Amino acid sequence: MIVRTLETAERGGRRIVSKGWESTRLLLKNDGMGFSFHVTTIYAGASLELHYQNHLESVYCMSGEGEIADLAGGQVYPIGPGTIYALDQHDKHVLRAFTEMKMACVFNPPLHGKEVHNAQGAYELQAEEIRDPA
Ligand code: 9YT
Repeated sequence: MIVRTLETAERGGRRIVSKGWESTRLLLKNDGMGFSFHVTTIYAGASLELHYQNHLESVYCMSGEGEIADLAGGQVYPIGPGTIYALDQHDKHVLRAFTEMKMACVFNPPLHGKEVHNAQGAYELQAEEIRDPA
C-alpha cells in the first residue's frame, strides 16, 4: 500500500512549477498503478493552450472558476467546483483560470515525474523520474 500526504509530497520534490501552473505529482509511473495522479493549481489569469497527444487526461475541479475551450469544435464549457472534464480524444484545448483553480488530474499513461509541456502543449512519453529518497 502507498500512503502519502500532499504536504510530504510537496516537501519531497514532487512539486513541479511551470508557467501558469504548478502540480504536485502524488502517484507516478514508478508506483505501478497504471495512471498518475496530481493535485494541480492553475494560477489566476492563466490561459493554457494544451494538446496531450501522448496521454489521456481527466481533470476534476475542486475549487476556483474558469473555462475550457475545445479548439476543434469551438465549444466553451464553464469549469467550477464539482466539474470534471476528460480529454478522451486527446482534445486540443485552452484552459482559462478566472481565479486560482485547484484540480485533481489523472494521466494515462502515467507521467514519470518531471514533465513540463513541450511547444505543442504535450508531454513527451519519456521524462526524468521523481523517486522518493531511499
Ligand atoms: C489541467 C492541466 O493539464 N494542467 C497542467 C498541469 C497538469 N495537470 C500536470 O502536469 O499535473
